[in-house]
Amino acid sequence: MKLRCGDRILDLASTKVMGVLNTTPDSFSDGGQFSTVESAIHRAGLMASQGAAIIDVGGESTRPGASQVTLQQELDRVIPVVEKISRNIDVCISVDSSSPEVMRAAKEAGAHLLNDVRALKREGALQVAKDMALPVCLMHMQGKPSNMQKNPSYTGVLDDVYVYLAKRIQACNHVGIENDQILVDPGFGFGKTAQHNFQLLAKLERFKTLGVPVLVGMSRKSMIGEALGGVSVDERTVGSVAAAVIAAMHGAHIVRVHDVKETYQALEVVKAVKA
Ligand code: 9MG
Repeated sequence: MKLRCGDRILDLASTKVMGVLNTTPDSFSDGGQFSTVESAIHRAGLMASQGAAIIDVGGESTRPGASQVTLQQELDRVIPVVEKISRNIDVCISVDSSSPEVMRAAKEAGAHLLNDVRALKREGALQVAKDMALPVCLMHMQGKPSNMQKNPSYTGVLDDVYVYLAKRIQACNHVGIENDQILVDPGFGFGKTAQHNFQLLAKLERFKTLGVPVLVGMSRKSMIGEALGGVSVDERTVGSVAAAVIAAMHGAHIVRVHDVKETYQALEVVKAVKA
């Protein structure tokens, strides 16, 4: 499977690594280490050299209870970083944003892919994504970041998330975004208990029947901490790599991770097994 990302082609025949680059001062897992342009670029270069095919640049923290970001703050954090990566590093750039204005500016700055945790539900987002002609990842979230972990509940998590994503694909198709420019993501940790997350991971293959590539992000999240008896965020690398391997074995096309080198090596082993 190949994904057209602006002027680049991403070969998804084997699972690709998307490296997380948070430019927020309050990210839950890397605590704002990459909030200056120089440190962000250094980090992006390192992740690309370690095997990341995609760098996901985000300027809004979506962890539960994170402070809200203004449009201007998001633009100021994300756009200079996208510009500089695009000029200096040979890698596919994804932009983690729900704001149509950020999507538009990011494309101009050199972004190749849109990653929207709100699945293009913000006003104007569907139309801008269509106009940008970049692939877009539609993620499932129950509630919003400020309340999503307050008692998440589902009739059946697998069916509910599946139907939501199918409807968002339809909404994209309706404005003219074709399936070959869409990815889906069940949204691990976004309005889900650890049990919901592990049910989704166990049945991840089901999402392949939506007919578009599947992206997952479990890296360092609380589901990993819970499975390991409550270990802190910086003790979750091995568990996160295990989750990425399971996802790849169940058909994930892209895994969004913090620990690029370790995940890339593990996925090379998955590739050898599948070959
Ligand atoms: C921005 N972001 C944080 N977690 C994520 C996840 O699991 N998937 C995607 N697509 N984006 C995420």
